[in-house]
Amino acid sequence: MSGQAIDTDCMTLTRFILAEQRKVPGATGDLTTLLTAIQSAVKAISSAVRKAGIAQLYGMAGNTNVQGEDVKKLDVLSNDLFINLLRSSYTTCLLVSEENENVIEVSSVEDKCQGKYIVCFDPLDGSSNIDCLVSIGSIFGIYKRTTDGAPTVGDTLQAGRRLVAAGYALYGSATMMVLSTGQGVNGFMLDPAIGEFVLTDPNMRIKPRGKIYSLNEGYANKWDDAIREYVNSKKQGPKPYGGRYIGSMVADVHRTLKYGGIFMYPATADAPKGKLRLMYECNPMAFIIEQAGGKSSNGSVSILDIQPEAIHQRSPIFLGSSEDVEEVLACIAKHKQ
Ligand code: P6P
Repeated sequence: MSGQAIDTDCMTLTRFILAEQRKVPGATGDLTTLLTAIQSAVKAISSAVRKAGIAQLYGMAGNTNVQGEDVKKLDVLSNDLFINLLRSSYTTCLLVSEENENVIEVSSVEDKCQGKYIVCFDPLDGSSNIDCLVSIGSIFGIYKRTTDGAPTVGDTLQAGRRLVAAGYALYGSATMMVLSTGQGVNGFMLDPAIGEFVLTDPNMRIKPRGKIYSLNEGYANKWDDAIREYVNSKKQGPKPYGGRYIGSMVADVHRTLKYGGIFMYPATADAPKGKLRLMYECNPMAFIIEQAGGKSSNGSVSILDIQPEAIHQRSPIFLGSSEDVEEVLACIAKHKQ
């Protein structure tokens, strides 16, 4: 028989999640159902992302395809997929999406659609990079509600330290999901041959120190002195770091996780609270990096210890290898004296 051998006992994401569930006494299986719904949304988004360019190639006119059907923008399509698959998983009660101004209440208790989980997500982060085929991603964080009765926006405003699970999908040269349920970090590559995410990066750990710094140097004139001093120190050496910046958070953070180093989106004169969003960009990524042995900060405290006040609030972020993050924090502290 031709072709590559099929692993008849491969650890799929579904199998992994079920195995994790069985380690938790009294687990209801709701988190397994929820993560499976997210997995399905990611598979569909991956297919759409990879088809978008081809669709353009094969006669997309404006917003309609060759059949004259309206074609949704990828970020709208991704958002609809997340909302519909999370709603129909019957495990969530509130959703916070980068694409929606207000909290999405899944449904009333009467419909029995409501579950105990709250999901904050950016369905397609970095979507401005789609047309130049730069890697983009989906980011999500999962909380358990802590109140009874009708859920309110207050139920969503939980610090990242309370995350039950978090992860991201990277639509790059391959599609990968990286996930933590609080017991370390594991990476799963989508195998198109079987349509399953397969465990390829078990127990991912970030180096204590890397050799790469990552931030948008186009804003150098807007940085405060501490950031300017730190970045210059990385360029001068004694062992100069490499500079890498993709401009797509999932890609920049994934490279940081794999290779070590530091990813930064500091406050600038134009963005005094930074640009990246706390609930569905900073918190999930900080959870993943800290679970992998790294460090996160907003310049003062761990990202995970910030008490949210609004669902779309922004935060400065320093994320990556613990020694690299500690170095920039020491520089910030020195300039505060
Ligand atoms: P800038 C993409 O638009 C995004 O939200 C993140 O994915 C990325 O890290 C950041 O913004 C890039 O922002 O200002 O460097 O273009």
